[in-house]
Amino acid sequence: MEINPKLQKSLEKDEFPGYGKICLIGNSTCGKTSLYWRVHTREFQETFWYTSDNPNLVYENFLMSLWDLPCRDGYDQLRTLSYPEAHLALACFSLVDRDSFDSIRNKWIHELRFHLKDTPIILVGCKHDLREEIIKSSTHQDNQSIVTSEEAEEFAKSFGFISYWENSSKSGFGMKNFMEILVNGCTYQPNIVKPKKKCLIQ
Ligand SMILES: Nc1nc2c(ncn2[C@@H]2O[C@H](COP(=O)(O)OP(=O)(O)OP(=O)(O)O)[C@@H](O)[C@H]2O)c(=O)[nH]1
Ligand SMILES: [Mg+2]
Repeated sequence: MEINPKLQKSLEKDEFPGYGKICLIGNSTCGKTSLYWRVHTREFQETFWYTSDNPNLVYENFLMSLWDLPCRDGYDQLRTLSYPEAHLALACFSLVDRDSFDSIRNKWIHELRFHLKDTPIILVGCKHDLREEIIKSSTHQDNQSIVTSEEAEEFAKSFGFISYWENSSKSGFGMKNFMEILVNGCTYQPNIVKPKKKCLIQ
């Protein structure tokens, strides 16, 4: 993953052959802003930021704008103003918080489908390091709050997400191919199956 830091800010999208606007959503504290900072600075920020601004990222010839949307209670109207013209949405949840996973099904997917009807969505499981810690501990069998890779993958397939991706902003797990994942998501073309012509000869 090579990002040219000099090119990261204040770029005009017309200067690039490819451009993608990407919206991050998901329950509060699931890890969106930390992921955003990890991508931009390659470091984990312990500071608790509510949301961040949306500077650009460049990967090869592709310019991306990562929008970390406000997802706390009371920000619903403000958030919806940010959706227009998005090329990709990242629906985030925490791998150690089942409520945040359930909210994807109960809340976020409906909001995304309402505002971004045909936009591709990637399901994103955050805080992989914390799930690893729980799995290593002896009590993990009783832990109902962790979300397994298998169930998240299954969910992503059955709800029409284009892919499922796990990461940790803290350990860096999953970050290696992140830029490719984003570019592929922004340029995603669904396989359009042409309807078969009906044979009229009986
Ligand atoms: N261990 C660990 N902690 C994380 C990780 N990602 C985020 N956190 C912590 O989880 C807390 C919430 O993370 P944020 O990135 O602020 O969550 P958010 O989704 O932006 O939350 P809102 O802005 O309220 O919507 C912070 O204390 C982070 O330090 C991770 O990958 N591993
Ligand atoms: Mg935030």
